[in-house]
Amino acid sequence: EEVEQTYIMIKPDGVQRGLVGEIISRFERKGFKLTGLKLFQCPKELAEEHYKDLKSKLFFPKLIDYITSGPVVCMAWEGIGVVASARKLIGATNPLNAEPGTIRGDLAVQTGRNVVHGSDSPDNGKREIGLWFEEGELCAWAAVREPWLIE
Ligand code: DAT
Ligand code: MG
Repeated sequence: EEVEQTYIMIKPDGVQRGLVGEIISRFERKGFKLTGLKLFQCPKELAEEHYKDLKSKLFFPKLIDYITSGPVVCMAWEGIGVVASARKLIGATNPLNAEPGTIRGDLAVQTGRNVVHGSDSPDNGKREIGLWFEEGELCAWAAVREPWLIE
């Protein structure tokens, strides 16, 4: 039961479709702690760095166009097991395979418009938060609800 950090991002379709509040509330209600939040127009170079492991894929140029097509909402979330738990809340990469109750399962239909990103490991959580946030943009704070969430 390790305290971890994950990078969650609402992609341009989520912002355009007015799903920002809906998506943030799912992580908030679960009991994770928000430690960074901003609306941001992503430059191409940053999108390419973020998705560098997919550089060889045929869909890479389309993915970069999509992520840079409008503002995204960048978030850092903290909590016990937050990396894997956030991936479960988000659901499968292809929204048609994502379970009902997940963000992609409830709110999306296509892989190329799957509304949200979540880090796939604690190491990538740290890497991606470092990539998308300046140190002064992150906030360490004590949540008063914590004793009611963690025994
Ligand atoms: P995830 O976002 O679930 O971690 P991933 O890391 O494998 O999935 O891929 C990153 C993003 O790239 C994904 O959210 C959408 C896009 N993508 C992945 N596979 C794709 C495919 N086969 N066709 C088009 N886009 C794809
Ligand atoms: Mg991924």
